[in-house]
Amino acid sequence: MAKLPVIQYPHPVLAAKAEPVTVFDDDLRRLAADMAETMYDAPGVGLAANQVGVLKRMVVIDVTEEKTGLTVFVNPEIIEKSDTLIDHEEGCLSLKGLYEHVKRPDHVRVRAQDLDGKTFELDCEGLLAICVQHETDHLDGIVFIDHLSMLKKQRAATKLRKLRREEKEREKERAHRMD
Ligand code: GNR
Ligand code: NI
Repeated sequence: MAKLPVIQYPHPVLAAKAEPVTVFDDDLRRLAADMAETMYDAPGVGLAANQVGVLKRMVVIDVTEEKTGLTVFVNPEIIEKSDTLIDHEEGCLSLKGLYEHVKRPDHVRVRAQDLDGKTFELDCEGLLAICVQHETDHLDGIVFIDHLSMLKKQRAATKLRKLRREEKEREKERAHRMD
């Protein structure tokens, strides 16, 4: 297993559409294991392959407190969405430090394949419903700030650049103290 670097917005791989998985082999299993390790280490509740630079339709999710609910979704598709929306504050490992409110359906039904290629369906609610939508969006090149109004998205992008600038300053300070 290996922890992978998480690609940061606005890298073009985060805006690209991932390709369907057709081969269910050990390489795919290794990628899923590495993605799970990367997600748990972050820590995060989900991770899409785009975020580690791989344009394959696969995501890993674990929304449990105890980190015992790892689920791998290969070629996930949302086949039903509730009309009722929920407003939830979202974050993303590719937009580190940024949190914004997003409205999404509060219940979804997802169809996906497991690592053996077997199809399954799952009814999702709560954080799992939000996360499944956030991750399937990544596979279509969509990040959560794309759901905001143009004005709010621009403000969020500005906020993100400021966060990055501050982080860089802190790093410079650290390096300075070292010598
Ligand atoms: O760790 C994550 N937390 C989170 C919180 C609210 C809504 C969505 C998420 S997903 C995010 C991990 C991530 O970036 N997945 O793509
Ligand atoms: Ni994300």
